[in-house]
Amino acid sequence: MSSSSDFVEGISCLSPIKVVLLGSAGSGKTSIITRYIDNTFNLKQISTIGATFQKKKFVIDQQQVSLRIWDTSGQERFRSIVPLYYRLTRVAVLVFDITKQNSLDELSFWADQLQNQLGQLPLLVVVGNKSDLKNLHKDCEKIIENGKQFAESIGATFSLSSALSGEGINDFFYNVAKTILDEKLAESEDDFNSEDNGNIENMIIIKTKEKSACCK
Ligand SMILES: Nc1nc2c(ncn2[C@@H]2O[C@H](COP(=O)(O)OP(=O)(O)OP(=O)(O)O)[C@@H](O)[C@H]2O)c(=O)[nH]1
Ligand SMILES: [Mg+2]
Repeated sequence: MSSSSDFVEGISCLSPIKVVLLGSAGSGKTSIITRYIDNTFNLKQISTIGATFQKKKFVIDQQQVSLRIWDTSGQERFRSIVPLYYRLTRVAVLVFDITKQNSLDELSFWADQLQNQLGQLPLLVVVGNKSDLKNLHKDCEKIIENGKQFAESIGATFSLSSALSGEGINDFFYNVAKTILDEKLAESEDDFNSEDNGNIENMIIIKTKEKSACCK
């Protein structure tokens, strides 16, 4: 993967991809984002109030990608406001703590809420965080297995991460962006091949719109 903080002249770019992290308080959502954006980790990370977002830009396959990564609070008292941030979500990341089965059980709540709010589910990814603790807690293997089964049951992919060590974090966001990029390219090809849009002018208009939306 090549990466840079600024977009490069002359390389085409996609409209920003909205990624929302959801899951129980303490599962590590903020820590995952902080590790990815700043490459830092705080053992005393304070609990998120409401929701915040950060941007990350990089280049994959000659395409400039911009992620808008939303961090939400897992606290019960914020549950009614979190859905306000679901609109236009392309990727929902459901995070659980591999040392706590109840943090996995609670993910059904967010999966159901997403379905109710959005009608159609976005790309779903289940992430088992705190993989650095895998060998310290006896139940982790079982909880990870349950996490994989849950992911399969809702049509999500499954990843492990450690915000503490950084394991899995860059690969995870890269894979998310790559999946969306491949989907977009496939959509463009469908548009290109369809009867209504089967000429080169229409293809150029689609590309131009995407570029103007993300390079502001
Ligand atoms: N060992 C270990 N601890 C972690 C990891 N990720 C997060 N933590 C710790 O777990 C605690 C909670 O992390 P947060 O990132 O605040 O969790 P959160 O999901 O954002 O929590 P809310 O904002 O309350 O919803 C903090 O003390 C972190 O330092 C990890 O990968 N490994
Ligand atoms: Mg947080």
